[in-house]
Amino acid sequence: SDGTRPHVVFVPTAGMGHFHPFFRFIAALSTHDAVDISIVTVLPTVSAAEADHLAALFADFPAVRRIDLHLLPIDAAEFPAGADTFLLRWEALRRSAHLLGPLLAAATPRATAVVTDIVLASHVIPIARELRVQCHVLFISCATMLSLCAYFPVYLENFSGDVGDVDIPGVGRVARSSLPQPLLDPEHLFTRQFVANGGEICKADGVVLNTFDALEPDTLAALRNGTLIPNFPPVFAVGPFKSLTTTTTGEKKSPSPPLAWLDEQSPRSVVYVAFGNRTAVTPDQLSEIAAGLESSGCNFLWVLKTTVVDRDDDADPNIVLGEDFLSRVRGRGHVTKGWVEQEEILSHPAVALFISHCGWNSVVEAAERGVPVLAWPRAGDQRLDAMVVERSGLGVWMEKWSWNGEEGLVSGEEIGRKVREVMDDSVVRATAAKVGEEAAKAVAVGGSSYRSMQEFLVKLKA
Ligand code: BUP
Repeated sequence: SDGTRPHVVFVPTAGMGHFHPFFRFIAALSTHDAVDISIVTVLPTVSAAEADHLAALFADFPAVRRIDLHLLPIDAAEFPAGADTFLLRWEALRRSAHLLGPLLAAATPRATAVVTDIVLASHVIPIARELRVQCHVLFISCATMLSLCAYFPVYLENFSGDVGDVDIPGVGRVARSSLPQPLLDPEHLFTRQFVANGGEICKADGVVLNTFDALEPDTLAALRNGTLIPNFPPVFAVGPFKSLTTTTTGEKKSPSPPLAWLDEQSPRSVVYVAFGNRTAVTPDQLSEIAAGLESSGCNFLWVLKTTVVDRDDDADPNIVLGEDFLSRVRGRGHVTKGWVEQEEILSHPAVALFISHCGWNSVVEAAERGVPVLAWPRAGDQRLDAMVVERSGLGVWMEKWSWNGEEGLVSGEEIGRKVREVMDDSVVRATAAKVGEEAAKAVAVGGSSYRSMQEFLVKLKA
């Protein structure tokens, strides 16, 4: 060590699924008063939720510095119509990444480490190297997805023809149908980014993950012992990240309507249904979900989402689901839209089951609390996350349930039956509770995640 105090510059990208782990890790790191922290803030932000959360973070952690990066415009005409908003944002960021060099070089105090989102890894790692600054990747998904990301370039090199099932050494087989589907097309923008980042991640100084050893034991072992890629960088599994609501200093708000409603329900009686930030559900599938929740006979709290970007969401549940449905389930079903405090919901004693799209943050939030998950993944890394749900005993993965109209809707009857079955399954309840206990052990003093965090801090000072 040259004796300087580490100054860590974080480079998050876009999407709440990316922001959340960054903010939580930043909050955790900022409790160590021997570290200076800056955040590269990309302007303009994509969603209202992102803008709000950024503002709250800077308000809650006044010592955290802000480094603004103004995104260069990209020409939308260059991309297929209807391309994913977030994917385009990542591409725009990648094309503006060279602006980071001068920003990092000018940082005061001198930057000693960068922690980048995986989406920018192939650009940021070389920049950091040139500036002789450590570069770590905060990988926002599970270790299983990290193993795919690191291995996929190797897989492609040794393979010609169509992408098939991928056998990841030490991890296991990922079925073709479980891969992020753009990977089936080598020319897809997502694939090009994924392969570039996966190839470069091996040159990072470390990879930080919001997972814990007991949740993905085999995969973490394969990453760490060289089975997967020889000389892979150190992997710091430091999760579950602590929720921000427990570290912020803001005054206590009165409970939001969903929480107030949960307060009225009996313990372990409610199915919480939420498909994350980016999963808009088609009207037909919405009706089947409604029918399923109704026929399950269970209480439910359902976060309705009909658009991809929150600013566009002005749907009225009365119109979307029909007043008849809402009056039939009045009392036992609560339908809400917009942002909910998911972690507080998952912590509520009334919640017994989480029907989830399996965004990784959601999975870890459920794991931490031992809440069983009925996994209904859709896109991206979500099927790999669902594999973790199933392997770890956190819940049940409905592998046949797709979101893809071509493969047909999942019927209300089937949804209702499955919900009832999992709600009554005492084995799932017990194994999920065990995962929750392991999560608590991991972050307690001396636990695996606690020790990984210590190792990361030592590395920052090296
Ligand atoms: Br929506 C919503 N409240 O209303 P994931 C999300 N969240 O607290 P993503 C809320 O956002 P992808 C809401 O607790 C989690 O921390 C939730 O991240 C929180 O999925 C985060 O679960 C959502 O990783 O999709 O971002 O929706 O899988 O595409 O990253």
